[in-house]
Amino acid sequence: MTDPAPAALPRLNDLALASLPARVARPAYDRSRTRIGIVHLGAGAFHRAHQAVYVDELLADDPDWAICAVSLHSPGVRDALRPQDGLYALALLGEETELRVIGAIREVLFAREQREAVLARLADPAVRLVTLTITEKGYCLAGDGLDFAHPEVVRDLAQPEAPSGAIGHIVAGLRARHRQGLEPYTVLSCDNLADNGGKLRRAVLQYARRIDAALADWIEREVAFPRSMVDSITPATDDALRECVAAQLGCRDAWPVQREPYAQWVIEDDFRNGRPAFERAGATISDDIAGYDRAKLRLLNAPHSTLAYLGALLGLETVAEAMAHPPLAGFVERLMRGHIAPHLAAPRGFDAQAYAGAILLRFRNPAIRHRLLQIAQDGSQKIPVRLLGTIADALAAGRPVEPLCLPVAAWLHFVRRQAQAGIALADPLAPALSAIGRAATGEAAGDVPAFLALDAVFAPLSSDARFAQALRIAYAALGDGGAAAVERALAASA
Ligand code: CS2
Repeated sequence: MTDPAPAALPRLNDLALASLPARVARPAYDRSRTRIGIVHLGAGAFHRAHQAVYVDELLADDPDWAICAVSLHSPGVRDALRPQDGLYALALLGEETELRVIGAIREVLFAREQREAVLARLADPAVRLVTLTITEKGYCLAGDGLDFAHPEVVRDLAQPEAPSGAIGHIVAGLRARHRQGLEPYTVLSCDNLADNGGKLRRAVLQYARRIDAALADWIEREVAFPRSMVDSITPATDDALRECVAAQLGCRDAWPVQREPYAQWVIEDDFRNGRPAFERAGATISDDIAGYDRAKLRLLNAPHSTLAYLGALLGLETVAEAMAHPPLAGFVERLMRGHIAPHLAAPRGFDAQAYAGAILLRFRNPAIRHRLLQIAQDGSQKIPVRLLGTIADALAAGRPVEPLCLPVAAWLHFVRRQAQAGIALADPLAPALSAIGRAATGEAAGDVPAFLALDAVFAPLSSDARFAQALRIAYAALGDGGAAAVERALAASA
């Protein structure tokens, strides 16, 4: 990653805090008096722009919950933040850009090179919470449980004391605690998956049972896996952000993060060994996470993926640009208001139309350059949780599914076009997807069944004849997947 800020500027770190311009918010507590109580797996931008900010709000009152942030797969965040004492800037992209320096991360580790340090933190009794943002693919799931054929799972089960994946780390830490007679930590998933805590719990238990049945029994009895729903639009860091932060801070931050001003975190109150008072930092504690999850995945993420695939086929670059394309914005709004919101099993008192309206406004935020290709990544993991549930419900109720199939068909065309242009897909199923994409002819009759045979994505819907038919119609409507054909399909759907 390039760093465009002039090297002559001093680096952001504890020493530099006192001389930041007054308008830049900074930790309202003495960082040296905080203690690490949370280990976070997956130290990417979303964690640093979301959960770490909630924790930052709490540390003044409760200094026991500072964060040790662990990257599992790359050293970038550690290398950027270690010289900065874990500090970084958060830019809130509203009418004006507001900058805030976040101090909640006291330690940054790269697991592959610092395994002992990570395992020591996980075994530290002061650590009472392990949180995760490892994205959908980090859970190594197949169907309703752990994918025992996944290379990461195979590798970690062969040497559980030297894990590489998130599940392997969680279990290695719990195993050390179990052996030492210590209290376990609570494991809180902050990923965009329906029933994230339930899925994680099943995966952890299945993995632990292969290693040690007594350990699995203990985890089953003693460890809590609360569900949570997280929301805040967080575009990837770019050079423009680094330059803006350097200019406003007067010092250099190698890896600032940015997000919209809006953030939501809904958490199930199921913690065994104490918890931070997240509600004091604005989180919602609720016993209906499933309702919030469904609402967010179906009314925010599904439209996001719709904009991403149809927008990419139209040659557009960002979400705001896609929302400025009237036929595409109109289609997305009709999809949300007509085909998703009215049928949503939402939390009590939830106004799905008002929620949809607020999301459309967030998508239009002109201060955010959220690249469609960022959202288009990992389609094989996202399409099922975002769109196929709504489609399954509509099929069960006998409602039409053609409009809901258009974004799914757009994903297939996107895969085909990338594969045929020789562009690598960012997706854990890239080898299988690209092979189908390369062989595809553009004819719905041959292409759609080839994609539908991907059980990891489409089962059990693939055996539904009405779904297969609607997907073929939508795929054919998008023609060759070029901009002109997509324009025609959007016009025809109006
Ligand atoms: C987006 C999400 O990249 C994507 O797939 O749909 O990251 C989205 O921005 C967040 O879920 C918003 O909370």
